[in-house]
Amino acid sequence: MNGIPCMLMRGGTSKGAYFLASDLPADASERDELLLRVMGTPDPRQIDGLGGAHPLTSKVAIIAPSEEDDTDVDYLFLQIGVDEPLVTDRQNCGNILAGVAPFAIERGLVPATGGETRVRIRMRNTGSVCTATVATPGGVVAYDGHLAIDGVPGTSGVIPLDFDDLAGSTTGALFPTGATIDEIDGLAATCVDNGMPSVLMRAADLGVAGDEEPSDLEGRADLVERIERIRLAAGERMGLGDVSDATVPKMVLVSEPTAGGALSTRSFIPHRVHTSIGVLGALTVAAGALPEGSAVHDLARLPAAGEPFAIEHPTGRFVVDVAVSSDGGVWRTTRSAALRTARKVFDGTVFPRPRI
Ligand code: NQM
Repeated sequence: MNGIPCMLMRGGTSKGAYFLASDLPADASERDELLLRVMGTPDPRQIDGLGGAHPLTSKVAIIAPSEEDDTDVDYLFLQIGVDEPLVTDRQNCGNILAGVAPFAIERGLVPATGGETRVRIRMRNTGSVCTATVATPGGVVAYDGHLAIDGVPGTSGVIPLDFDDLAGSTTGALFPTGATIDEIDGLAATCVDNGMPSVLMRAADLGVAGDEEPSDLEGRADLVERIERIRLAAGERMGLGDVSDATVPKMVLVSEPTAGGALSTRSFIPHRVHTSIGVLGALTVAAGALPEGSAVHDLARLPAAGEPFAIEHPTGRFVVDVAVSSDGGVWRTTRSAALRTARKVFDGTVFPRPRI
């Protein structure tokens, strides 16, 4: 079996295999079958591949020169199952997005310009656009730097991510059910999509405090079952259709902040619980909490306009910059931005395991 050029990168608090589209089969089903073997899926340990035995480390980014004039590169994100043979493009990933600009520069798709290089990225999963800025002193990507992000040890170089309009990325509207609050399965919920279709619920309404460890929440069969029931119903109401095989919407339990942030979260993504929170997930939670009347608005200690919005999660806080406005009852996002870091872990050749 011939190997395939591949770069393993940490993007934000996640890790994934990055490929040039030209190094993979053009046919999507052939490509997906190959990627399952690259990652070692299906297997709870992904022992025979690159996957890290958790959804946050079983991710793939495929990068190509952009087909559009106003962007530099196209980024397709694929979530790869761990113990199920699943490859899905029905969600995007803002953490893996953090590695896209460095990868594009390293592979020569985008020339480094002076000390800093701006890369316009079209996210093919949703059509949304992000501008990422990478330090490139002497024309070389600088991964080292001084920014610490919670969920990653140490510090790295900052990569600001500044998004064009994200509202309704997958569903067509910031509040895709047409309301900022709904009742689903007897529970108050806010269905919101500012980059990541999500359902925000009050943790207390589900009988939990909201500060539990991810493994504790995953271990509660009654809770997991109820959340999945709500998710399937919410998926239909959000216009996503049958989401039983999709990794969206994400299900976010919200509680009052305990560490000086705006609110506290535990995110089912959708079956494992995130050890921190996704980038687009965080931008979506903030947009969903801001309007008065949302299911979680009253739990939040909202910052003044223009002040950072800190979202607490299981391993710390994630500060996002989000603003929303309403015009005649129609909500839109006027700003979505966040800071991330990324690191090249290895660059080489991956050898997919043979077909079983
Ligand atoms: O919301 C995991 C992650 C994500 C998503 C998930 C993400 C985002 O890698 O932008 O990054 O929700 O499946 O953190």
